[in-house]
Amino acid sequence: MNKKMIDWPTFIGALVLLLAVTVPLVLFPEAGKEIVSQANAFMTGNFGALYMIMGLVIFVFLLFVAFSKNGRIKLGDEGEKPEFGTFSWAAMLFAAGIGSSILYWAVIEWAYYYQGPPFGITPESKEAIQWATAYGIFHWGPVAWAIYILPALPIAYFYYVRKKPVLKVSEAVRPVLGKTVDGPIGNLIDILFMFGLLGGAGTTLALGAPMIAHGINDLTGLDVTLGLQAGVMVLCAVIFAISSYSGLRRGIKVLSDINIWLALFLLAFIFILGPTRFIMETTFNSLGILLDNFFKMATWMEPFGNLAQFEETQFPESWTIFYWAWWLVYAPFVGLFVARISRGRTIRQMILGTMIYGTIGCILFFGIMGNFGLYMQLTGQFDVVSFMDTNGAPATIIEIINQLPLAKFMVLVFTILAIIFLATTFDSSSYILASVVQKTVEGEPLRWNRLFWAFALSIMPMVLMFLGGLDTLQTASIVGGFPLIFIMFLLAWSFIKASNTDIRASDDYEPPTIHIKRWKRKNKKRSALEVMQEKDRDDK
Ligand code: NM2
Repeated sequence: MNKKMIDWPTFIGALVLLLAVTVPLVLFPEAGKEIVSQANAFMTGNFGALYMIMGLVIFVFLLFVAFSKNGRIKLGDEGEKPEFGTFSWAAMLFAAGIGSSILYWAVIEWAYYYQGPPFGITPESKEAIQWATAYGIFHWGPVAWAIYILPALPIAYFYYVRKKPVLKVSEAVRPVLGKTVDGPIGNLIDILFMFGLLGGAGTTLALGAPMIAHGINDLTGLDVTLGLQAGVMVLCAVIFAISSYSGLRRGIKVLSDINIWLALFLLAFIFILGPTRFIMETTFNSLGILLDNFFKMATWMEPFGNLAQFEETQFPESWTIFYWAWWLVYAPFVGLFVARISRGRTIRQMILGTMIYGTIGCILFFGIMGNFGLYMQLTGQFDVVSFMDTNGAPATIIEIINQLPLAKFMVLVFTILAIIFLATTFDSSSYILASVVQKTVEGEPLRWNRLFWAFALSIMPMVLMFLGGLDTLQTASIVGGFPLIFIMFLLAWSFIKASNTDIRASDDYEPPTIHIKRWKRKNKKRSALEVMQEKDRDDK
């Protein structure tokens, strides 16, 4: 009976697609790399604008929904209180959507912008510093969180308003595609989503594993070998296998609680014992730059960059477009998760809460950790840039943490935090992947199914890491995530269609005033006396 619960076309389809991409890469790594990098250049080069437009359109659309009648819809019954308090809700949301990559990029992203700034600015100049502090926040800010929250709209709506639990992305587009979702198109939508998520998580692992390995190297002196990195992956897999075995509530909740407190401790420590005033002023200052230039940043495509007389930086392709694509592949997954924890909130609270709390969380990480590194650089206490040139980013990140008081202890905290962050992302990803390939889920997805996807999530990047093709997998995921742009559009449409239909049908619906007037006038029965009086008036 277990077997009957599985949606085999989706299960096998996702597996086949994954094998179809990874096996040739394993067999022909060089040729495979070449093809994928060409595909990547083609996509980001030709369709980059599409990603940028998507980000901005989703942002504006969600603000519009939040303040419209649809935004006032409650996810649940009247009088129902939110299932989780706001702090827990925000913490779970953050833990699900954000993984170890924030520790990586918050510490080091500024150094890339400092050396390769946008808008034709001179590298390492005063202006470059200003942009370096603001751009990270932009890439982890409101547009990014808007991409995350869009799929949660239809999913949460079906869960708590129409009371039809949605486990699949394909189910969430039923109002638009109708019965078509029961056929291969529905399977294809789910497969594309799963493929995107596997690729997105591969990127997370590709960044996280070497950073954790360098942390372990710093603490124990073990060499950072491929073996150590593979060990890190196995360790994370074991943690999330255990937590996945013990069930969603206990596993994910315990880990995300530890996660949030440890993260707050780390941030508070750096803020108080680090350059407090510099951090405060620089973060505040970068908020101003961000607000002032929001649309400029959200639309900057470097259109003249490829003309011979100008130097092309590839900044939009390497950063903004890459980021939007990366947030995109995670979005349906986060949507499925956020929808589940948002019972009792209104759509508006869910949208604004995610955008505001998500952004604030990221600002804390980037503002505190990033500006600490920048301070080291600018005061000459630690030359981050030249250290990074020779030792690479992961080692530099650990070295920056090493500049703190109680250095070894802080590296330990940082490394543990990175491991938990990685494990929670993997834990919830495998949970969602397993749900998507099941027809029905009673309580929780089947254990073997969850473990299978937990395994698939780590085994593929591991094989590729040994072959040195992990970059290729990341790129493949970005390329593979391309169809999700259209799925996002379907998701938005579905939500609007379903909620508008229900709003219209609901009891308190009042036709627009103009209708009422016409209706009244047309149907008004006048007495003979009234008709005569009117005629009199007209004659006069
Ligand atoms: N995002 C937020 O690795 C991670 O932190 C997971 C990454 C999409 C950039 C999410």
